[in-house]
Amino acid sequence: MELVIAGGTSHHQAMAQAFFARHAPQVANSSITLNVIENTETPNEKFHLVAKKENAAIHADISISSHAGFRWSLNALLRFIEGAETRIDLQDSPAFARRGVIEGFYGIPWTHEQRLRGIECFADFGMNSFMLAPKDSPWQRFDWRKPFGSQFLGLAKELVERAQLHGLSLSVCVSPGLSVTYSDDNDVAAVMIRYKQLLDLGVTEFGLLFDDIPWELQVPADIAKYDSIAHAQASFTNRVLAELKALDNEAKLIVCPMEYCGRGPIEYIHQLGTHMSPEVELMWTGRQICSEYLDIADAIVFKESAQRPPLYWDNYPVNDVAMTHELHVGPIRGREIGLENYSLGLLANPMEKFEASLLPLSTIGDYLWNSTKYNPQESWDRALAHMVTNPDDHAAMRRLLRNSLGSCLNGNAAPDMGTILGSTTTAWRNGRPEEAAEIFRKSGEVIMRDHALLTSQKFSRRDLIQEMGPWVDKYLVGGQTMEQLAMVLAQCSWTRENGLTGPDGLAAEVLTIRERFEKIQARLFGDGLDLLMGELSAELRANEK
Ligand code: GDL
Repeated sequence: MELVIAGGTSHHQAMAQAFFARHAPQVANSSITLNVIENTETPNEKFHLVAKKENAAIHADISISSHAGFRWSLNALLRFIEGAETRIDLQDSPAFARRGVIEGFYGIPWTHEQRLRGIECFADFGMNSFMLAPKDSPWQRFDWRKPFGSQFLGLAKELVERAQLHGLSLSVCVSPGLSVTYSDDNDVAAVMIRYKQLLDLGVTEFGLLFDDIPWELQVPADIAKYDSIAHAQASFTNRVLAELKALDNEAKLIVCPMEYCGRGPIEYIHQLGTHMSPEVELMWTGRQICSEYLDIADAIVFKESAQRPPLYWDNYPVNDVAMTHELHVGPIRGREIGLENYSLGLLANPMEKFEASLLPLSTIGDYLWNSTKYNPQESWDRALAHMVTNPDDHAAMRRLLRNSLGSCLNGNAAPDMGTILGSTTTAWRNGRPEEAAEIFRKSGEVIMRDHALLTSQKFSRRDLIQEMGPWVDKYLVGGQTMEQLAMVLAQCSWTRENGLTGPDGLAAEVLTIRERFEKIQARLFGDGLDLLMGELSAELRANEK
């Protein structure tokens, strides 16, 4: 690959070099000439890309006013290089102002390497923000009064630099709520020591989180001073903001309130909104902690209470706490078209499973870039095609993942399994148990074959398979279960008078198969297979002589 860049700053050049080095396989045989035109009239993240392709030679004129705009133009340029068109003239800009990820889950935090890679991937998804708030890192909620140590700052510096190279803003949050004294200026100073450390690294946006803490004032000094916890938190935030602004007038402060979800107007949010500086961005997870949908009507209600539009903390694809047996790999759904006009943006809380999270996060990037054009299925398929490129591996992985689209916002967690189960029950209820057996046998066979490929040494994304260990194991057990059910059904006969009947003990055998299936707690295949085994056994038992 040859890359020649004319115009722009040395930072633009570094951004383009890093981008194409990262995508070397896609541009291996190309010779790319970029002409960067800085145009202050272009709105912040917007770009104008005019490019043509002549065999392997690509020439692109890119007009932008910001580094972020330049980075997004490279995403569009790569899509053009990979596509069939020979010319493009595209002016584009993102829908949502803030788009990104908040690493805010309970569990093992992402590693430094994952975060570095995450920054690059998030930029490929068109996202501009990455906030670090790992719940179970001691520095996040427990040690917040201590300044960051030199080792932490060394790593944070690398993250900030990587983020700058990809047009993202990186922030590290402070969560003082478990032990803070809101009225104490020493606690404001403790937060500020950390913010100053981050500011010195080039951080410009700061997070102050009050989620998952006691809902009453704890300390006598606070109880004496404030009439409500909302008042205390607003006062604390305003003092932090004033000090932050004194250091850097452009700095931004993002706050997660203590009560961060709900339906309709909430007194606490109203009080917080009234007392807290209007400059502060307030996070909100929607109606629930994990909201099935986020819509304009609710955003309007929030704005009336909080006196500012919500910045969504979207708890998808996170799978912590009570959700650890679920794997959330389906596309984002249920976020309304046009929500960008009623919110400050959206930050997605991912799974501890980093690689697997990238699939739903890619679809979230697409939604946030252009909510009107967003098509969940197409976006998901495009993301998976980039994630697993070998055709056989891709097909097997796709079949596995389509059994775990998971969570309330992807109503049907296992659509293909649903179709299989529909056909088998129709067959046996209509007097054709042997046909039902054959469907199960064949479907089980496909799963077993897939499982062998997915777990073989030659599989191209062994890292993904390793992360999804329990679900991959469950996949195998699912395949075996279907083969066993095929054998059960093959022993059955059906008559209009007696319904489905089989040899004695067959009903109990189905329950044993079911027990073995349920032993692995990882959830896969939705509820259907489990329900079917319950029904099959009940039907056989009812008809036993
Ligand atoms: C929460 C926590 C979050 C956690 C998520 C899902 C917020 C603001 N806080 O309540 O850390 O990962 O639920 O369990 O969402």
